[in-house]
Order: sequence, then C-alpha cells, then structure tokens
Amino acid sequence: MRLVSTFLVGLLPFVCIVEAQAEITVATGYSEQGLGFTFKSVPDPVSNDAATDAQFSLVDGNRDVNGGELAVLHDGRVPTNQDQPSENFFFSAGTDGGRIQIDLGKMTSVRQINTYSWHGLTRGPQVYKLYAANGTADIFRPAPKKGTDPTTCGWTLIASVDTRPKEGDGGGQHGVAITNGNGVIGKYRYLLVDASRTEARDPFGNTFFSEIDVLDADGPEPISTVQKPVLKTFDSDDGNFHYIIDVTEAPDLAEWATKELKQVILEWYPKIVAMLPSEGYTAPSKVAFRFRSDMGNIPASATGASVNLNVRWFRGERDREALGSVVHEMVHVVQNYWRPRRDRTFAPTPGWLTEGIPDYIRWFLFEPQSKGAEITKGNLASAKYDGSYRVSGNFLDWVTRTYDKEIVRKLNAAAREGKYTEELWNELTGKTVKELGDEWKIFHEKRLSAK
Ligand SMILES: [Ca+2]
Ligand SMILES: [Zn+2]
Repeated sequence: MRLVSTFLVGLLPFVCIVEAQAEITVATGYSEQGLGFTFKSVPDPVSNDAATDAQFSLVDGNRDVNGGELAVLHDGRVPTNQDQPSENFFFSAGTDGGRIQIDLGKMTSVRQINTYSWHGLTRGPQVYKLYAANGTADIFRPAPKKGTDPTTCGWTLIASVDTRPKEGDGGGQHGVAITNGNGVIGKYRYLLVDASRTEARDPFGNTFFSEIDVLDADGPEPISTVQKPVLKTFDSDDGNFHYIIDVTEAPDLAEWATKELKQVILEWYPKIVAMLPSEGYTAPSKVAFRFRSDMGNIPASATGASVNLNVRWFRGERDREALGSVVHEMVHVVQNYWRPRRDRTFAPTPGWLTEGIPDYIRWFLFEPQSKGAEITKGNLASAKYDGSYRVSGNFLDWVTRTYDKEIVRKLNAAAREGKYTEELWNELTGKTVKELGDEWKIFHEKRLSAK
C-alpha cells in the first residue's frame, strides 16, 4: 500500500508537465456514403476562418495536375460528390505525399484545426502530421523538406492523424478536428501539414484533401457555407441494404425519386445481387444515387457503390428510359469489376460483356415489355454479338434461352474474379463465342424473314 502511494506521488509532477504542455485531441468523423460533411465530433467546414485568407504554399512534393490548386483547400467549399478531383488538392500519383505550409499572416490564437477529405476508395482517408510554429526562433526554417524533422528547426508537433480503417479501403468522407480541451492549441503564425499516402499498393494513395479550416479563438463566429444535401435515405425491409438518393440538385425530381425510383431500387437491387453471386463475394450494402448537373451528355454512370444521375437527362426521361438506366447502373455496382486489385494476373473483362450484362438484365428481365433491345430488319445487318449494350444484351438473352439458363451468372462470376477468357464460352456451351454469334444472327435472320 505504502509502495503504491509513493509511486503515485513520484509520478504526479511528471503528469502535470505533460498536461501543461498540451492535451491535444484528435476527433474524427466518417461517412461512407458522404452525408454532406456532417459529422458528430467534427464541425462543418466554414468559409470565414483564419485559413480563408492565409497563404498556402507547397514545401515539398508535387501537386497532381488532375486536381485543384492549393486554393481549393481554403475556399470554404467542399466537393458535392466523391469523384470531383478539381475540388480537391492531392499529391501526384505514385508519390508519397508532401508538405504544405500555411502562413496565417500574423500570430493567431489557434483554437481548432479541421481537415476534410472525400474519395470513394483509398484516397479518402487522411494520414498526416501537423506542426505549428510562431516563426520567431533563430533556428526557424519556414519550409523544411521531407527528411528534415520540423521539430529540429523551430516547429512543434501538434498532432499525428491517421483516419484509415482497420479493414477496407476507407472510401468516403473523412473529417478531422484537432483541439486542445476547451483552450487554444497555441499562439502560432505557421502551420505545416506533412501528408503521407494512405497506401502504396497502387499509385492512387494520395488523399483527396477538400478543405482545411483554422479557427482563431479571437476570430468571428464560424459560418458554415456548406450546402446541406437533401437526402432521402431508406433501407430494405430485411435491413440488409441501405440506400441514399441525393436530390439536392434536382428538387423537382424528389417526389418521383421517392416514389418510383425508390420502388425500383428496393425491388431490383437485392434481385440483381441475388442474380450475380460469386464465391466469397459480398455486393455493396450501401448504395448512393446522386442527381448531378455536371455530367455533360452522360445520362447515368456508376463508380464503386455510387450511381450518378444526370439531372437534365432524368428530367426528360423520367417517364421513359430513366428507371431502366438506373437498373443498368445498379448492375455495374453489383458487378464490381473495378475493385482495386493487387493481383496483376487479373484478366480484364471486354467492354461489350461488361455493358452487355447490365443491358440484358435491364431489357429482358426488368422491362421486357418495352422491347428496347430487339433485333429488327433495320439493325440486323450491323448486329454483332460484341456490339455492346443492348445488342450484346440480346445475344446474352438468346444464349441464355438456347444453351444455358445460368450463363450470365457464370460469366459474371468469372469476370468479377478476373478469370474471364473466350475459352469459357466453349466450356459452357461447346461452341466458340464467334460460332454462337453466327448462330444467333442466323436465328434472327430466319425469324425476320419468316414474318
Ligand atoms: Ca475547398
Ligand atoms: Zn454501363
């Protein structure tokens, strides 16, 4: 007993010193689907903080020219979807991060530092060390390159941040809030962000940094200018699937989206998942559908577990092709052929099959009554089995009915596992794909001339 007391007493002064220096807290927030940078423990990004008018400069590393300039880090704006390179700053592909210096212009009572990022894959999480300096020490060097420990030249290490999950690639929105209890972190003029890549398995490990906010204890009340997204969320009845429809950019389509679109998602996403299984594979359980007005002439697209819907096109097609196109994109989400892979022996799937499977499911299972993928006298001459989209969809329908009811499931499993080869057609039907293509064409020629 006595021994313990002595031990505690002996330790106390040491504990006090540590506490007096700093009690830095790093809070993190994460949202896989991207819920408008709204986190429990991390405040909203703001546009009137001490970083807004600060000078950002590159100390080390190269900016990826596919992304935005350093200015996007303090423009008060955050991306509106997970793949918006121009709204993020990130270091060059294949490099290991770099260093960014922030000059606040004057000594500032730094109360809080918040950083935000968003990407669907490994470029979502943040890995960096944050240093601060007042810049008055004789040994102070404002721009220490990688390889130089900033604490040896007038900088103080404030925090080490790593928001990578234990498992998975961490795609989604990440927020980090660095604070010091209820007090200030310190009086500083300079900050140094020493960023590392999140992984080195492929060249794409550098974080998509969206915004860095520095809150001044003596500054104005922070104003969030982030446009809060209008999200319709719902789950499947069995609770296995979670969906978001983001109608922020299409309020006029909200009612249609929450009735007809929602109905199709609820019915067809689980159906497609069940239709396209493969060993050890779990399809995404959270899927986001976002109306976007920056898609040019692309009606709809899919990346990861996100489906993008072109607002203008959906306005025109809502009573025509809209729902079918969403079914097509949901098939891409389930196909998941683009998962990041370490295995270089992975055989790529030809584009005509990647697009033929979604169009087969769309035109022959979801909306057969629309007869949108028919071979007619008008298109017969140019029809080829690998003509992609609805022509290949028609070919897959014919092979399914003629040779193997399960062939689409088998082709998909092979494609997802990187094992697709033309040889597979022989194994499954006893014919080469070209022979099948010829037979399919003759079938349609006969059918059409008999009319
Ligand atoms: Ca920004
Ligand atoms: Zn497609």
